[in-house]
Amino acid sequence: MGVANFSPGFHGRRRPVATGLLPPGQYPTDGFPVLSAGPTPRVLPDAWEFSLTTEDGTRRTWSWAELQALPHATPTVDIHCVTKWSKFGTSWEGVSFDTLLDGVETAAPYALVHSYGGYTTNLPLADLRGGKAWIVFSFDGKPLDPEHGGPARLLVPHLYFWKSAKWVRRVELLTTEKKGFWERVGYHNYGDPWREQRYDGD
Ligand SMILES: Nc1nc2c(c(=O)[nH]1)N[C@H]1C(S)=C(S)[C@@H](COP(=O)(O)O)O[C@H]1N2
Ligand SMILES: [Mo]
Repeated sequence: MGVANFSPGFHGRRRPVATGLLPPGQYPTDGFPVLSAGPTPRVLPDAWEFSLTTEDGTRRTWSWAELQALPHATPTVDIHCVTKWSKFGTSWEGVSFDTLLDGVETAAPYALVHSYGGYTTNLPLADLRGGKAWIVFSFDGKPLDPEHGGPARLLVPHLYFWKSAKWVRRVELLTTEKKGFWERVGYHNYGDPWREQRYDGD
């Protein structure tokens, strides 16, 4: 497996691998910077809940125990922040978004992701499918640090890392697009690091 796994729209059950390739304008870092637009919400797993709503108002909810009971995935991927750092070979454990969408009937093209604390980010629903996105709760073999989004965050590594909402709480599937926190203030609506889509108009 190789670079082809990262082409927009790869399908199937193959596990994405870390390529160690640097998108344009990025530099590699060994650290793991924390970037949060507000204070770190403290959500205990017992109180944590994730829900998915479709365009007709249908709502599915997973408790922490229900999430843990789903099949786990262990993606190792490269991540790329719009502030220009990239981190190669990050290892996570979580549940594929395909698993959460299994049996969910929707024709909605858009998703708006909501976090505990109020952060939001938007992306096409297609980018949450096809083995490209996960809800993750472990990093590097340990429970995810609250600063990095614990107890659970979204991981969508083929887009700039602002799309990987920390403290994920809800995904809203929409017929009409709604923009998220950074997208509303001039960041690119899609955010493909390989096309350097940092700001609106890039
Ligand atoms: N809830 C929430 N999620 C968020 C953010 C945030 O401020 N709040 N920042 C985003 C940005 S801009 C980046 S680069 C990454 C940073 O994740 P990290 O702090 O684990 O490195 O989280 C993204 N997800
Ligand atoms: Mo970022």
